[in-house]
Amino acid sequence: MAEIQRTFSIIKPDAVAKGATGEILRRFEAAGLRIIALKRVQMTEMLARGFYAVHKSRPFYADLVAFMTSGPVVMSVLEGPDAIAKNRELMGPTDSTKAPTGTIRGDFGTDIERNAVHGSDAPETARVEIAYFFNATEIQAPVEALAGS
Ligand code: FUP
Repeated sequence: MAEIQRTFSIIKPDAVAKGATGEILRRFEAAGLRIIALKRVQMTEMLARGFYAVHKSRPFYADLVAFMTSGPVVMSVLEGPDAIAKNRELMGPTDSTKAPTGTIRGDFGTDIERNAVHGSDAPETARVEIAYFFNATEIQAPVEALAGS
């Protein structure tokens, strides 16, 4: 049985500017991922620097932060069976020029930086990334949790 997981997704400024938000969200749902939280955000430089802090000594860091703050993004929390791997499969490889047609990056990305989407790569990063951008009240909780049972 596949484990029910949560993962964190960002539809990046390039894909939002192209008007691909609806199609990308549709692909998540068609693949069995439920959108349990969703918001459109203009990231500040501070938020983007913090989010990509793991890459801060890499040569592409400054460009990546500039790109991620260049326009609004659409962030979501996706839930479903093997959500982390399922989302990564839908996204395709990091470099859009190597991503097959039919993957989100293959269809909407341009290169390794302008690659349309972000998706968590492991359960621990998913947990940290969700908590970085969403508070508990923004995430749809199961009814049982609200009832305290
Ligand atoms: P991914 O998990 O597929 O998003 O890829 P990484 O964690 O390796 O990279 C995070 C982001 O850094 C990518 F989405 C785009 C950016 N990046 C570059 O801009 N240039 C590079 O050479 C590598 C990554």
